[in-house]
Amino acid sequence: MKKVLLSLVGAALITGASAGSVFAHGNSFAKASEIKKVAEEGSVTWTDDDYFYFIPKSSRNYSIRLIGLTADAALRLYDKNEKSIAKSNNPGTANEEIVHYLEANTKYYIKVIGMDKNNKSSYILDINNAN
Ligand SMILES: [Ca+2]
Repeated sequence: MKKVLLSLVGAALITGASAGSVFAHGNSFAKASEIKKVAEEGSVTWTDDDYFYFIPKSSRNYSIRLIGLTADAALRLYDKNEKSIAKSNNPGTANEEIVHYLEANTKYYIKVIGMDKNNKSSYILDINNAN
């Protein structure tokens, strides 16, 4: 959930419990979903962001992408201390991409942010080794 729930932990817990969708990912840093697959599917809205975390096995540049968007969304990368370190926000349904050097065995958070006030955006989040 956006903005409001960042400061309302209790409300975030209730919302997370009632989401009920196969593609419902965590709504806060504390409830971030671990990325285990090459690509994760999900959806976000203006009031429902998705949080993930990723622990690289090797230190290198990674390409973190949002593809298949059905409405405007944005992508943000955070370090283990929840500090924002990179972002991508292209207009409309254009893909988003962050290329960033990530350290092995270190936790990084990724937030998918719904940017369309009226429409849900489905997405595919994938992480690949960048060349
Ligand atoms: Ca966008």
